[in-house]
Amino acid sequence: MKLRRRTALLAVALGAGSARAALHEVAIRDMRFEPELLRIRVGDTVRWTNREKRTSHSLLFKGQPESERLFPGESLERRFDQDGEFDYFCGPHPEMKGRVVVE
Ligand SMILES: [Cu+2]
Repeated sequence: MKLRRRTALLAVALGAGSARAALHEVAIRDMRFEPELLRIRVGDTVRWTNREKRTSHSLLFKGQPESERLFPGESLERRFDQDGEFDYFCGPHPEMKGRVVVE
């Protein structure tokens, strides 16, 4: 009986934790966004970090100005407050593509 109650409390605690906004990491490495497809929740933040040795990159979302260049070791964060599918690519290397799906 006691054990069952403790399990229920744990479930409530986990539920509360998953409702909080999360931070998701995307690495920029070997001329790719890793992962290319990211599924997140409304209110979550994504952090892109350039893990290259010498190449700089940028982020360009459709309909928005290009970000500043990210040099190796630098990061950029963006919070997503609306649901939808957000495609982006790298300004100097348009073949580098990624997508954030906000649910
Ligand atoms: Cu690039």
